[in-house]
Amino acid sequence: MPPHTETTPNGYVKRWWKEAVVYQVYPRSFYDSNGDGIGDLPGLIEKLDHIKGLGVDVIWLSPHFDSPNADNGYDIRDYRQVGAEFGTMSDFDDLLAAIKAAGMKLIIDLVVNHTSDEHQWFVESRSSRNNPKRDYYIWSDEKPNDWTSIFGGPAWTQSEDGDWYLHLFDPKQPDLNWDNAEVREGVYDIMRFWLDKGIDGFRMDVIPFISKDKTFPNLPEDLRAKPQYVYANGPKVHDYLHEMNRKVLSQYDVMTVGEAFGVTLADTPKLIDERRQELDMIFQFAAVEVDRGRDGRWKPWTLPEFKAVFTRQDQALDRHCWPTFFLSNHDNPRIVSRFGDDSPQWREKSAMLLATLTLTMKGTPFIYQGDEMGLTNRNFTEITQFNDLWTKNAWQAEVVNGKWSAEDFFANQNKVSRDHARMPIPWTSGRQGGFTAGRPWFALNDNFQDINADRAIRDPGSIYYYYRDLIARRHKTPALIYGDYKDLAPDHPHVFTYERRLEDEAYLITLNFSPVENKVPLPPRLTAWLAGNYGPADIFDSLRPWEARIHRVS
Ligand code: TEU
Ligand code: CA
Repeated sequence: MPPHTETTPNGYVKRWWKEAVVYQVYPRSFYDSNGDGIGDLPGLIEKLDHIKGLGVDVIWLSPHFDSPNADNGYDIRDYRQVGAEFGTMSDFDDLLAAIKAAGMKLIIDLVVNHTSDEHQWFVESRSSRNNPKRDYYIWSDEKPNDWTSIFGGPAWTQSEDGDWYLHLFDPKQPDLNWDNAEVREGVYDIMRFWLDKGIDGFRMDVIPFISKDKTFPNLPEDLRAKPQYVYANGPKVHDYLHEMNRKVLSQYDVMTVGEAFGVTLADTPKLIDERRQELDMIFQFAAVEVDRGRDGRWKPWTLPEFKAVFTRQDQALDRHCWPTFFLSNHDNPRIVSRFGDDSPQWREKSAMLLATLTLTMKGTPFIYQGDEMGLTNRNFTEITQFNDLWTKNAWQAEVVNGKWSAEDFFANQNKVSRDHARMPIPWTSGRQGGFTAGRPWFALNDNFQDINADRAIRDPGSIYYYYRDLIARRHKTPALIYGDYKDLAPDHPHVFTYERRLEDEAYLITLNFSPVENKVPLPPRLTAWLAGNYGPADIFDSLRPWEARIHRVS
């Protein structure tokens, strides 16, 4: 790759992926083209105009590989095969071509901390202690320590021959042994297979977990409820990522974004400082953990603690590091229900406010499918309504075992469940929201008749067009991409107001996180109102409920 030398006035090296807006597709729930109830790649091709219409640059496709779907595709059986329910390799090639023809790029999900237990490598590995692939996974003749799976229960499972294998997630997701050079080369070959097709990079699933401390100490007491902070700190993670970069990534003009579950802000630069040549970007979890207490249980959050995350992040990252901005994905509840107000009165305004935040913050923005129409959480009342194995495990561990009442369980899951984001996309107000001509693999939210793509597209004042306009504004405004960030009222309990400045070009973004009017002292040198979810305002310091505004600062 040619060296990248063009820099911004404030010292960032310019790269296409810093200027991009990314849209995540969870293919199972996007659009079903053949009536089997499961979203698929031809369905995504059919609906590409919906994504292109937003003006996004990159699509991140959640796993589309062959998988027994213990964890909806995050357990891969064959990395070189498209999941039969999603289509064929030729559908994938058509999708990639259609995305390129639409002027966009495609990144795919690289899930290589673990495979499925049905992957050929594991089938061989578990078949006998002497199998040449035994060492592809992490085996021990006795249970080495007290590590727990992120999804609950022990992280070690005993196989038929009596030995134990490590799985930091489900028992059907055994962890690969990255200390084995053949494993690493095997992963690099998989990466080249897809890169050579012309994809534009990877989102890397729990990538900081790949290196294990083989002395296997027990979990320290203070991290028992958050073992990810142990798992993300293996001794060789940086060696392996640097090797991956040198041998594979640096040979292509692609972007990488690692899911940095368990990585502190202080440790973030070690993964993304461009001089280290590991990853381009990571997803840092501090913002989405603001409403999680002990054991990941929901707790109320406050705006000052939420805002503080971004100042801390900005201070932790210098010019050699580039952040991401995301509030949602397939593992998180719906943003409007979580950070906004999903009541009929304020759903649209607050969804637009969150769009304003996402598209004016520093860091490459990631939008999750459906956020552009303000999709909401649903109200789950029965365990049978859930799909996520994590929730099902928790039901066993907490309710069936008598630790929590069912009522507490549902109250919590209705706040934190990953299933909120995984319901099929409502395209129309018709049967099954137009998602499928058959029976959907997972029920749609009951509000699909009111909230669906068709309605959003017909209404020129919809959330969808608000996203489109802001994406266009970000693209043409270098200060909104590369500009310095400053929170102007960190302690204000309801208003988030910050400046983005690139030399003498500056913007003030003001967001009223509240269903009532708020006043905020704004700097006197404000000039034109540029954009917002209400239209121009003449009283500068009075904000209407859930109002979002962008002003130019002179
Ligand atoms: O997620 C890692 C992970 O553990 C998250 O689910 C995290 O716990 C959650 O966001 C906290 O709210 C990745 C994938 O994104 C997830 O879908 C998979 O289930 C998991 O890895 C295993 O592959
Ligand atoms: Ca289908």
